[in-house]
Amino acid sequence: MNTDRRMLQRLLVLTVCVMLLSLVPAMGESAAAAPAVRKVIIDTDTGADDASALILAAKSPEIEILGVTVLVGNVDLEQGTRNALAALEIAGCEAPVYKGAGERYSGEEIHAFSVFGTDGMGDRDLIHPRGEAREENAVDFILRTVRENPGEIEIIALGPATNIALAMDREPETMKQVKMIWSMGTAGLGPGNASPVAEFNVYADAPAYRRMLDFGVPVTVIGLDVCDGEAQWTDAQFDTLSASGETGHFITESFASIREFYAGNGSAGSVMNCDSAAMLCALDPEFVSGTISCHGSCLTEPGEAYAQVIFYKEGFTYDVAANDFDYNVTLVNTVDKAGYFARYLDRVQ
Ligand SMILES: [Ca+2]
Repeated sequence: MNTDRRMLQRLLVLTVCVMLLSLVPAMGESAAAAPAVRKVIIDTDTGADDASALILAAKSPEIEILGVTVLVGNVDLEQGTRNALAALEIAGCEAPVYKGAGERYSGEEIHAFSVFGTDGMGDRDLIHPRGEAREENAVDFILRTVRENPGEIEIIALGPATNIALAMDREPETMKQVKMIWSMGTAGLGPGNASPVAEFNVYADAPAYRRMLDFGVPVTVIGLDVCDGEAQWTDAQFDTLSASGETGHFITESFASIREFYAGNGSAGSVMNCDSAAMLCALDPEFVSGTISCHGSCLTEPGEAYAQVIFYKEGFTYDVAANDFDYNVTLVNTVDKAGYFARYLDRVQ
C-alpha cells in the first residue's frame, strides 16, 4: 500500500515537473516574440502641438523616451521647457528634460514666434510644472546618449534643427551612430506656412536644417502636406478629446489660441496638428501609407525661396535637371488622414 502511494507521489511530482518544464520554452518564445522597445529622444520647441505629441509619445508602449531636449522656436527656451515638463507630467511620464539652443545655429539671436498664445499653450494658465530641467545641456545629453547606445537612438524632431546640427558639428562620428531622425519639417510637396514655399521649423533655422539633411544619417521627413485637409482636427473632435479625461481636456485647452488663430484666418472649424501627426508616423507604421525615397535640398540663400526644401524624387527628371544625388530623405507623402484623430485618441485616452 505504502509502495503504491510512493509511486503515486513520484508520478505526481514528475507530472508537475514536466508541466513546469513545458512552460519554460513557451515563456522564452513569448519574450523573443515581443518587439524590443525603441529608444528615442524627442527634440521640441514646445508649443501646444508639441505638447500633444509629447503626451502621445508618453502613452505609447513601443518607445522609451530617454530624454526630451528643448530649443527656442514657437516659444522661448524657458517657456518651451516649462511646457514640455508640464505635458510630460500630465501624461505621467518621468522622462528627463534638457535645455538646448536659445539662439540660431549661426549664433544669431532668434525671436520666438507663436500663433499659440504668449505661453504657446493657449494662455489658459495651464502650465505649472512641479519638476525642473536637468543641469546637463541638451546637446551634451544627445551626444552622451548616442555614445552609450550606438546604432539604437531615434531622434524625433518637432522643432527647428538647431540642437541636432550643433551635435553633428561637435561630434560627427558620434552622430553617425544615430539610427534615424524623424523630422516634422518642410512643406512636403505642398505650400509652406512661414512663406509660400517654406515651413516654420525650417524657416526658423534653415542652415541647421540643411546641415541635418546633408549629414548622412537617415532622415524621415513629415511635411505640412500630410497633416492638412482631412487630417485637421475639427471642433467636434476637440469636444470628444476634451470629454475623454484630464489629459484630453489639457490638450484641448492648450489649443485655444491656435484655434482662434485659424478662425481669424477665415478657416474656423479645424486646425492642423503636424507635430502629433509626425509622432504618429514614427510610432504607428499602419498610419503611413506611402513614402518617397528622394534627395532633400534645403535652400539657405536669402531671398524669396529661403528655407524651401526641394525634393528630387526617385525616378523623376527630364534629362535637363541633374538627378544624381544621394537619396538622403524618406519623405512621408500619404497617411491615413481620415483615421488620424481616432488613432491619436485611442492612444491618449
Ligand atoms: Ca514644434
